[in-house]
Parts: sequence; structure tokens; C-alpha cells
Amino acid sequence: MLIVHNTLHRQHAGRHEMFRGRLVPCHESPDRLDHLLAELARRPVGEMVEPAAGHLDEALLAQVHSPRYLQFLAGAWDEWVALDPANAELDALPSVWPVRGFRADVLPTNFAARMGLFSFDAGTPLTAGSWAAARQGAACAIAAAQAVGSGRSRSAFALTRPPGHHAGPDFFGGYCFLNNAALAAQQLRQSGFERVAVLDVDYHHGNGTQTIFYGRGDVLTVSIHGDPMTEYPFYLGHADERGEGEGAGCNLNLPLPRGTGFADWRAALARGLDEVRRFGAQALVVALGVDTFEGDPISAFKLRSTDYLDIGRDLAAAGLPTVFTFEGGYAVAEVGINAVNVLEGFGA
Ligand code: SP5
Ligand code: ZN
Repeated sequence: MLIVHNTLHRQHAGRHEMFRGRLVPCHESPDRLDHLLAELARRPVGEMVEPAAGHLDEALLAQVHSPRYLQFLAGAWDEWVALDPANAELDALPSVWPVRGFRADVLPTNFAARMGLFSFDAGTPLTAGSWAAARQGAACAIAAAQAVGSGRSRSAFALTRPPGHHAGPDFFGGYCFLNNAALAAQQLRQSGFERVAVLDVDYHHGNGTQTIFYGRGDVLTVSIHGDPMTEYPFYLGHADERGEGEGAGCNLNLPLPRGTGFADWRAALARGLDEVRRFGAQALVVALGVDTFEGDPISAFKLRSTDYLDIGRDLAAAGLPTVFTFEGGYAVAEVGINAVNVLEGFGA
């Protein structure tokens, strides 16, 4: 297992997210990755590398995200500080959104209006270093997929934050800015795999990834997650979303109720892997969130730490070249153990 590490991740350090009318401390914090690194130091599962700083495949990025979204993100922090120098000490959060009936084609000059146009929640603070950290994370995901795509490594793990699976073609949200799993899948396509599957095992539906590939027949998206009737992100991730156009039949959602334990979760994983096989995927991207853990502060499944070893084994049994991207998981002290258990269970 090749591990591609985002050494710039600490540059994204949000102070607050909006929750029930209050600004509360961010769940998605830099120490999550520190715990993962500490666990990897105890249990090395592979060689650690980092992508060249400052280099990113802009063409690939533009195949997943829209130019106007990327342009906005690149300049957003400077715009925020230009509004008021005191903003440099604050996070930028959106507070107004274009819902049904509003226009999405108009690009307002007002900064708050563009924050809302390019986002879907007030839980995802944009900070001074968010763009630098997210870009380097994207570079990690692409490098991991290149290593697998070239055959240099049978499997690779993009060890990065902020996470990515909620980020869509032109929106951020759910602690995500750039969709690392989608970028890895797109890179695998470019490396010559004709059919690629993304399997999302984070507690939350991978709405960004689903949206990016919804009309495409070359990338299957499967997500196992808390039922969006009660769980974030609510407005997508339901079982009747099966893809459209050339992508008809190429999306599978497996929502599970709050309180789901490992036996039922594992049965859903088997169903998802069946679909990956049926699709004829030649390579796999696993969006690896460990917020399915029983101790997770914002989620409600009941997986135990040892279950993650079995998840790794089940994934390995698919027998596919595999890229992992690191997504959610907020029981900070156990994040490292749980994620490394998956990698250890998976093996080389
Ligand atoms: C990548 C990822 O896992 N993103 C998840 C985003 C979830 N955002 C909504 C969080 C709602 C917080 N609820 C706090 C409950 C405290 N008891
Ligand atoms: Zn999650």
C-alpha cells in the first residue's frame, strides 16, 4: 500500500461550524490526521510519499470541477479579507443560497452571494489555508491514482484532509471543497481503466461524487450511508436515485437506519461489491470515512474498531486495483486505529 500524505493539511483549520443556531467548534480538525499518522507510525502498512508541492494537474481538476467554481475558491479568502481586514481573524461561512426558482447562471459580484452560490451548508468554513490544503489533497488523490493506474502500486491511500466526497462539480459543503475520490476515479479512467467504481463507505451519502458522475456510464458510484430521511445531507442519497442518461443504472444508494450494526452494514457492503462486480469495474476507489464507528460524535451506526479489519478484508476480496481517499470520522482518538485497521485488513 502506497500512502500519499498531504503535509499541508494543517493549513485548513476551521474554527466554527453552524449547528442549531450556534457556532460550534469544527468536528473536522487537523488532529484527526495527526492521530492517523501516529497510528501509521506504530503500524506501518506501506511506503509514505508526498506529491511535489505546488504541482497539480489543472486539466484533470477541470474535468471534475467547473472553471468558475475553481476560480472562486482560488480567490475567495483574499476577497473575504478585502471586505474588512478584521475578517482575517474569522472564518468565512455562507448564509444565503439560491434555492428553487432562483437563478444559478448569474454570478453576483457580491461575495456572500457567491459563497452561497458555490455551497450547500454553513458547516464548511473557508479559512486562510483552505485552498492550499484542498489543492494539495487533490494532488495526493491524483498521485495515488497515478501510482495505481501505472501499475507501480496495486493499492494506494490518499492520506489527506479536508475530505472530499460532499464536494460537487461547483459546490463545497460537508467539510469538503475538492472531490478527492472523484479526482482519483477520473485519473484512473485517464490511466486506461475503461470502467471504474467508487464505493463510498463514509457514514454520510457521497452526494458530490454521485452528482459528478450521475450522467456517466463509465464510472459506477455506490454509497452505503445513514438514511438521508434523517441523516445529513438529506436531499440526496435515496435508494431510487439510479443515474440518468448514459449513467442510468450506474448509481446505487444503500441507505441504512440509525443504529445499524456491523452484520447489517456488512451485508450492504456485500451488495455494493456485487454491483461493482456486475458493472465490470477494472479499478476501485474507496471513499473511506470511519464515522460509521459506534463512538462517532455526529453519526449513529454501531461499528466497532475490529470490524474495520473485516471491511478491509472484504474490500481486498474484490481483487481490484484500489485507491482509498480519507473522508470523515470524528471520534478523533479512534480515527487512526479504525482507518489503519481497514488498510491492514486490506493488506498490500
Ligand atoms: C466528510 C463528512 O463526514 N462530512 C460530514 C458533514 C456533516 N455535517 C453536518 C454535521 C451535523 C452536526 N451534528 C452535530 C451533532 C452533535 N451532537
Ligand atoms: Zn461523513
